[in-house]
Amino acid sequence: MKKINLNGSWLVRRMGKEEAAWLPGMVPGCVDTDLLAAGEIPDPFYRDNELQVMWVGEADWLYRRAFEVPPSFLALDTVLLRCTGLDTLATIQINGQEIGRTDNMFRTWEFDVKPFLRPGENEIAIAFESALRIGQEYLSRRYIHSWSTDTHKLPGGNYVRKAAYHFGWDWGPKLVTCGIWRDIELLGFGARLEDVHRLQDHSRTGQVMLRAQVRVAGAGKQMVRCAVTYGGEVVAAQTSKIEDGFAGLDLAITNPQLWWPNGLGEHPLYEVTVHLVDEQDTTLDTWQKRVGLRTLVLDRHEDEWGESFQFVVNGVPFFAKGANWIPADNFVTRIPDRHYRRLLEDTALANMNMLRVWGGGIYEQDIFYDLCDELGICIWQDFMFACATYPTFDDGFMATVEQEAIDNIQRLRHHACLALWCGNNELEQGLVSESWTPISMSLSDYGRLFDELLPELVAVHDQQTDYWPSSPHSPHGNRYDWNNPRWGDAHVWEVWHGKEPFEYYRSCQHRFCSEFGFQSFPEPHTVYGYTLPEERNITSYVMEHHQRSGIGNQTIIHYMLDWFRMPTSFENTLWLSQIVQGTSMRYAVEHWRRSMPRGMGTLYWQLNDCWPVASWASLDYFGRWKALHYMARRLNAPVIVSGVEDVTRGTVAIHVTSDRLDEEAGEVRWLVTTVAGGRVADGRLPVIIPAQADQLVTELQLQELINQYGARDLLIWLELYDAVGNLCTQSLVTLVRPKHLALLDPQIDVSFAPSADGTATAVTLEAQQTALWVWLAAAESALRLSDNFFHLRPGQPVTVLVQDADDAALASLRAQSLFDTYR
Ligand code: BMA
Repeated sequence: MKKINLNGSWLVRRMGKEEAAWLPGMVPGCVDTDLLAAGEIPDPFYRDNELQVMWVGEADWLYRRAFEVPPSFLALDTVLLRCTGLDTLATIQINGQEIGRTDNMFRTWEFDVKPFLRPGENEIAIAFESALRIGQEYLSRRYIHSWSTDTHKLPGGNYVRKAAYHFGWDWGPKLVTCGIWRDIELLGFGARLEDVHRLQDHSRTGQVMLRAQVRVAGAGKQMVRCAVTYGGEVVAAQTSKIEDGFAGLDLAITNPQLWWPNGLGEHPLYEVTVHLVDEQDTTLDTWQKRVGLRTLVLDRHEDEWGESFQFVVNGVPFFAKGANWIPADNFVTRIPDRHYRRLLEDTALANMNMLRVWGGGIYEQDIFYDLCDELGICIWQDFMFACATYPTFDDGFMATVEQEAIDNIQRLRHHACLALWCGNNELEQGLVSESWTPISMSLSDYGRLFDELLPELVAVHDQQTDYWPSSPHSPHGNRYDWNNPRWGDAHVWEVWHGKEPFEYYRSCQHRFCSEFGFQSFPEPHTVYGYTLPEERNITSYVMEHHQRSGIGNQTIIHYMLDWFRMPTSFENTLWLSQIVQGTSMRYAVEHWRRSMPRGMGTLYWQLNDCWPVASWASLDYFGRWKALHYMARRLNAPVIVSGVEDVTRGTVAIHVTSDRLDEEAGEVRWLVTTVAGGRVADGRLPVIIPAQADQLVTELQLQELINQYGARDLLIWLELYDAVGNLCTQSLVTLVRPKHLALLDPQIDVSFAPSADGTATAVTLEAQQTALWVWLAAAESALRLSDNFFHLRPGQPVTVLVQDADDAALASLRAQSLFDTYR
């Protein structure tokens, strides 16, 4: 296999502007980042610059470059142009002759270009038509409905196979970019590996059989050699002849090291290499992938509550803890690998074991899935359909979607992290909307794609991963029956969109919650990056521009004032919004974890952001941890203690919930104090923490204390200790909204020392009075902390570690707490 890489420097120019100069174009890349680099457009994420940049998506763009082809390359039997990502409506010319057109950002395109090439210098040109204009032209011919085009979304996107969020979302800007977004190269060969599919057979104990099914193009007398290595050692190898273009290899791996999700075990990866070799044993083509040995299925069986919805790894059901993933930038080609690594490492640090790659973004880059394999993050993979009807009545549309699905199933199926294929996001929910008319997408048109084509393709091309038609979806009853608590997965939006109080979550009985969420603002350093000083008020024009969920800022304040006092400053409003968000998610996640094994998963909306904005994310656009991310780490810990207060009865039920595979001994302690810190009651109970279950430990009867002290003066501190007396986890319960607690000035003392291993600074905080939701922040920079947003009891210091902080940042470090938000 010979390759000529066409990535790198290209030229780009707006079509119809022949008088304009050619600008440098980066490949992989997109037109917005090229224009930005050339100084032709301002940063679209700053203030409301998006509005000045939207024209880019209305224009057509031409990319071109020259390249050399040696005569020997043209002597090869086959010469293909391979484009692994063109965004989206492209016409490709080589040396002035059209060689092909594309209509789908998610597909890999290959064109036979041998007849068009010449030895020496050649030129390739790729013209991109405006997907926005073309989508709208289609729409004017036949209207198909897409939710929210009257608010945050541009119409027409559902006609074009392009990332839906480019057209705008309720957390993202409307920037309809285009360009060559993945690798582009020429391939020259006589024979090549067309497809390698490996299946795992775990039916025998002590052994995993890896079956490789290899398809070869242009095969003559070649052979296929396959080797599996682990820790640098070859653990299985086989060579096979090719018959009718196919070779099948069975590789037995003894003493298999199984792959487990984060928190349940290790994530060992075996390297599988397939070589296509000729009679002289010269390698003609190579396929290399890392695989994790595991079974991973969605288990649905009848049970006492209806039908289960749980993931099972290596025969063990596990509670899925995680979030929904959206693309980490509007311009995904500029996301460095290290940013993917950081976001996913932070996912694992928050004790998550699953992400849902949501259907309005992209089938993610390879690096994303490689990292999830390494970190034990299971992936619920949507196909890219979200919140719209699609032209499934059109055979051309169905044909391109079919190939899109095959390309992506073949690309992703070997990943250990892949847990589920899901047809779409929320299309079935849209069935209840008036605007879903049969003209838009009839139920049978819907079924053609999501009940027939996609599950068939998953069955044929993956074979080992389950398929689920839609999220949310109820498998029984009718399509209007989404969010049924007896079966299926649910999107619970009664809190936030429905304005129900956080306590609403505790009434939910769902089997698996694949979406629920609450918004907050990013921290001041992030907000300063997109506002001028005079815009730093959450009702300013620019702050509302960076809020896409309608009355989102009002909704944050609505809940904030239910729970907390009116904050005194802009910065306090930002920080406090994060505490509200974390509190909301605490009600949800604790409840669903307590409900196991009835409920077996929580994926909150949403992990990350694609630009700096007020949103449901727990990691902002820069990867900065919001309060929720610190709290999620505690909420998702393998073992948690939580309290359910009943203010009318004056009780607190104490629960211990564990995801561990083994039971263990521990002790629950509780302490009831006044707000000023005086101890009024305490107690302890030994517990056997059950494996993978919730246990109600005891119910505290507090009515007498309430009569004596008043509910507003009581704090209930819960702690869980392990068998050797180490504090594992803790939780605070209040009997009134925190706004009605008479907190005193906590006077937090902050001291520094180098950490024990010298790699960080240890910051110790000690409060004179009870301090709730204490957070550390530096004046000029965002900090990376081992913990933040925790409670301090008087005389009980807490030490956290700060990474990479310079002296100036440390000197400006301030500890604040709830009291400071209204001081
Ligand atoms: C769900 C998601 C997204 C949306 C989020 C917040 O509906 O699927 O479409 O961004 O809620 O509204």
